[in-house]
Amino acid sequence: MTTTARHALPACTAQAHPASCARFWASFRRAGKMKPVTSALLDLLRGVLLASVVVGCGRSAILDTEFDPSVSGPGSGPGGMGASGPGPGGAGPGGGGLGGMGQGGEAPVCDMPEPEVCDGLDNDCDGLIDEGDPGGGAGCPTGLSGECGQGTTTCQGGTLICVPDTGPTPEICNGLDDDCNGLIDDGVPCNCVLRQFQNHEYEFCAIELSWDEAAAMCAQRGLFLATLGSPQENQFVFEAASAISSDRWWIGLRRNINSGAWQWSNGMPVTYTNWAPGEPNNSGGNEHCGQINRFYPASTWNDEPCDTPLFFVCESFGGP
Ligand code: 2F8
Ligand code: CA
Repeated sequence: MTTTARHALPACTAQAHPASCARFWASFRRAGKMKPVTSALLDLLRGVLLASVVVGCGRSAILDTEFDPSVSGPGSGPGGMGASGPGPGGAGPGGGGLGGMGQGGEAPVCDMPEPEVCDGLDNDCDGLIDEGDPGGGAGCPTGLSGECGQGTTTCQGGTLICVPDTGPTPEICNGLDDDCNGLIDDGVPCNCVLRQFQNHEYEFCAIELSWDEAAAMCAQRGLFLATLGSPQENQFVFEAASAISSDRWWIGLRRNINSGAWQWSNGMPVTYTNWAPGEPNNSGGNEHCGQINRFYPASTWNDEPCDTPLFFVCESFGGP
């Protein structure tokens, strides 16, 4: 096919016909920017006209990879095709060989450099096509569900496409549509119960995790481990949790190892506490995380080793 094309415009060599080459490039650019263009037409333009004729104008050695060496004849090869070059590069049978880097002596000519854009062309005439991902890197909607919904523009094959930032991953119980099938936490063990209190959402997750793992799972759901800031909130959380299980539940309290002060994981000041009598006692010197229901049916708090696997309560901040 390349032979035919090269015959079609054999005279388009940069050195011999700079003006015609310039006109060709200008018209090609205009054609390339007209949208929509079918992919078949683009393939045709790139695979046939570009690889044959455009390269003949000395614009791109990369496109040369689309040539069929079997029809290029003597002199064809890397940097050596050069029908118009008088040197050993020699003429291929089509007579419209590269005017580029061939030994025939023709240097690449680029008479109308423009900023590189994503169009499958070497706009800036540096011998590279769509280099630097032109137009890429911007946030975009992929049109896919769940975690695959957000993407980033990427220049591929001369077209900007929206590549998902997060590919489908196996569904886990995290309040997200990991596998992008439009369903959240479907088909996996997931035992978080949603409740509301004073404009906040709470998730009571009967899943045994360490305090850190629990905090991470709350964070995945856009939540924090619960902050109990008043007797009313404490009572709500205690009752809602105990209605599910009288086992222990992590809340958002953690001791600052350096200062020894207790802190809520969402950064709110600790203004209310409901420690059980004698607590927090840092039993064994390793109890740095706060939980409820150690002394069920009392609604009081206790400190426990943070790596103890316990149920946990998440809470929303900033409104549901
Ligand atoms: O599991 C640790 C836990 O053990 C006891 O509670 C059952 C301690 N209580 C007392 O010593 C009174 C807790 O402080 C300790 O966290
Ligand atoms: Ca304790």
